[in-house]
Amino acid sequence: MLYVEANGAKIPAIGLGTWELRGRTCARLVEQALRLGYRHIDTAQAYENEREVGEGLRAARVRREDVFITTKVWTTHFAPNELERSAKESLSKLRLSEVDLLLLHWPNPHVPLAETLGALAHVKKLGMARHIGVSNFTVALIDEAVAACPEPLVCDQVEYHPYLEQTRVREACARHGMALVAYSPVAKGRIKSDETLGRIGQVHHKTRAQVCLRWLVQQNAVAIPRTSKIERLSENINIFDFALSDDEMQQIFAMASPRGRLTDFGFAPKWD
Ligand code: 1BO
Repeated sequence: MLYVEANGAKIPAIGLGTWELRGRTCARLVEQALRLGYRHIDTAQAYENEREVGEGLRAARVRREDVFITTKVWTTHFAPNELERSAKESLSKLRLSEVDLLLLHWPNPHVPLAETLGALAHVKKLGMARHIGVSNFTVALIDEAVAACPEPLVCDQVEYHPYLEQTRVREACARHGMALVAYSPVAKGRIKSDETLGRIGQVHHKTRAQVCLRWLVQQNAVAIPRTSKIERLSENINIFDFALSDDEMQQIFAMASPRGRLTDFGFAPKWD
């Protein structure tokens, strides 16, 4: 496993995303992923599966210190007291004493960012999270957050795949020593008949998804592919035995467009 180092955190470059995984399926996938060698699981309060992520973690019988667990606080819990209460609730559902990374799930313009970040840093100081970070933050919000936060932020988790232009966010993360964590890294399956990825994959005897994930880790990003299929778990982690050439990397970068976004909501910020 490759790790991405960011402001003191050491994040496994491939993790299992659990957005939209629920109940037994979620617990089973988490357990199986850990048995296959995954060491990073990403959940969120809003995914309503923290309990099952905790179950999968215990069933896999891996040492707690060997696994990197991320969860996220939903935007309605950004008022300082509320944030601490909400983090405690997440820990109690996961049945953990601390998470490795606690993120603000989306920006919330209705609560002053500095107050929320102060509360997030406090939760870290209390030992409930080893590291803290943000998700779905634009460049302007990353800059504002870094300036206002009393503790280092280790990542911005955003949608990122070959069809979505994210150069500015990537550069902002690099400038602040933060990792870019990519959700929907295989564009929710839209890559399945992509010619460029298919051609590059044939050269390396790899699938389109593997080429996509390799392209991400080779730019020092972390990727958290979600799958509900056990057989895909091995495919998604089997990307550390080949390398893309500079030319192949550039061919994939050339596929990006600012219109490639797949996840958007009315409450989302004005994207870069
Ligand atoms: C609402 C969930 C978006 C990805 O975490």
